[in-house]
Amino acid sequence: MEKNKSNYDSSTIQVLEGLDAVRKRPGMYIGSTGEKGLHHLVWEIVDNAIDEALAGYCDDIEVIINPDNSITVKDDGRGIPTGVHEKTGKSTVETVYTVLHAGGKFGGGGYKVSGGLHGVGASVVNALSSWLEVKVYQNSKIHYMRFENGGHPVHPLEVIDSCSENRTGTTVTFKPDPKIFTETILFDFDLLKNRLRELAFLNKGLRIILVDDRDENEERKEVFFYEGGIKAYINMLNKNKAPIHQEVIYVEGEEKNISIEVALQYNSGYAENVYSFVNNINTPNGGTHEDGVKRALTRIINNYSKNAGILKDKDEPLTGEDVREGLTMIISCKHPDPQFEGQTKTKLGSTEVRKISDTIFSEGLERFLLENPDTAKLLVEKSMTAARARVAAKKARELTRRKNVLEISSLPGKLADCSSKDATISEIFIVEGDSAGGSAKSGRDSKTQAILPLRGKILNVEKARLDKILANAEIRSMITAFGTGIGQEFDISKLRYHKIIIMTDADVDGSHIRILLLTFFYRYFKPLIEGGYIYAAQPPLYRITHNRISKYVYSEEEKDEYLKTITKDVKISIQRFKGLGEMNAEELAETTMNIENRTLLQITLNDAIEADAILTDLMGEEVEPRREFIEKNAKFVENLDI
Ligand code: 1YM
Repeated sequence: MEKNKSNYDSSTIQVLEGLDAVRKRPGMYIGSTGEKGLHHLVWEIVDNAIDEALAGYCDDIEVIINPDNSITVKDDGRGIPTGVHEKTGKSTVETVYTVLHAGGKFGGGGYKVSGGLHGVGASVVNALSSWLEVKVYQNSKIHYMRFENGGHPVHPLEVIDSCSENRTGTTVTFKPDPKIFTETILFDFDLLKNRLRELAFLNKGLRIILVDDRDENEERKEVFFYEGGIKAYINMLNKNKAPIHQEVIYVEGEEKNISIEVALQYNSGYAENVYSFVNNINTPNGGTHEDGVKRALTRIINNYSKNAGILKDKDEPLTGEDVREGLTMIISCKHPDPQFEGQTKTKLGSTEVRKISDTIFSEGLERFLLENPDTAKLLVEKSMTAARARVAAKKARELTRRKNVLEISSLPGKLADCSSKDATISEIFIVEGDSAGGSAKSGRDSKTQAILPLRGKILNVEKARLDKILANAEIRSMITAFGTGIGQEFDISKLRYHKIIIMTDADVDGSHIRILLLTFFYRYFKPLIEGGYIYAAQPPLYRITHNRISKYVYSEEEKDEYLKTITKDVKISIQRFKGLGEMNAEELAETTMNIENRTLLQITLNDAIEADAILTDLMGEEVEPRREFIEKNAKFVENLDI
């Protein structure tokens, strides 16, 4: 007895040291202590519930944001085991919540989100919480345990009540520690909503509910349940596009415990939107599951075209790009022990998956094409047209490239380049209109600031193919000025400016041009957005002058705030700048361009899926989604230049 007790003590000390390490360096476990890290806590707990669903024991998951900003996650699975854990001598519940990585290590078999890429374990959540409570419903009993102050048990696992026999599951409530999350401890409903919806899409038949109880006057609630799973996901992604066939093509299969699910639909656009997942985790860099499916798609469409006599022997085969034009596709792989690779570990490396996904998908697609000859014909024709356009685009691209050989003299005539050749300090302002371009040219610092004026609206690249895009003079100017080339020739090391700044009027036209430019960058220069090279300038809305003092304000709110601070009896003049052209060179430089005074918005695209959906909305007729997009995706960056 005595001996056991001392063992218990030493292991308790070890455990608390482990949790302490998490509190000392939270970033190492959850990435950051900002908003993203805060939400990571929720995913850590939700992942355990998802694993229980993947194991086939849980159908319902509920996430509640409580009025005190704590989070409750409930599931109706088997409940975390309540017995004594062999290795630790404590209850399994306590072990899972106090021993680092215990969840992944001790849970046996099956597909697991939690053990995978981001899984750091529930104990990390406990370590970073002011308090955490676990309730396990099992064998008609409610077991309860509570921790405080970063994982210290204050109530041992005990039965506190009885419940009905068929009630089983786990409920966890935790409150993030404000001493750790100093930036924010407020949960973002939309952020939780988007990922929970995605999880519901990826796990057909699983019901996920999100409730926000913070506003006592109005409960917000979302229920996500998709019988069709990723098929329904495709319907959502293509909602604002024009599908060229009604039915979403869906293939699923399993081999050697590896399951593959693919859903796809072609639309009348030109962009390729392929999203892949492994154990519910997005793999933006693809990997073997994506390779196998893509390879099969190209092969099967080529075979079908040949057999149907559409593709002749003399014709070149269709390429992968040809068969993926206008394609929206989701690939979901579930793997008991996935291996990830690449710098960010977001690429599936498990080699056996390539062949398995190829076989499963090619059999399913082949059957679909044979059973649906009308749809098959549409798909093949779409690919054939894409192939013809590819040849035309290649010619057009060669034209821009040949010009590049001449270097400086091939730069667009409208470009007022900067004198510095150091890309890290060079900036290019893409300016709407010649008159604003003129002001910008006179007001700039010609050493580091280049000006490229655009005439009128640029082409909507959502609605055009690469050959047509490359024929557009404004777009050609930008490509040549950036220096990177486009498409297969893209080379970021040749980028001539590390800040590409969109400078448009603060009106509807201006924001439309900004969106068109962002769309163009998103589709053809995604690495520039990902690398943080794209910015939007922030010209002022008003100049307020009183007592011969002028103040520039950048929003209606700022104007109102400022007006409150000045005595009203003095004469105040308020000038509204409708466009950049209304400012003289000096004003434009001082308010919008000068590194010392200006504010830039850095354009970020965190989530390609969401961005694609938004961009699709944007290209519709509605103005409101466009405005929302700018507000959401342009992150406020103050004093960027230090
Ligand atoms: C609200 C969070 O954690 N649910 C949950 C967790 C577990 C189980 C069931 C479970 C798993 C297994 C067997 C197994 C976990 N168990 C463990 C460990 N919801 C939530 N639901 N029985 C129950 O994997 O074999 C870790 S998580 F380690 F104890 F098995």
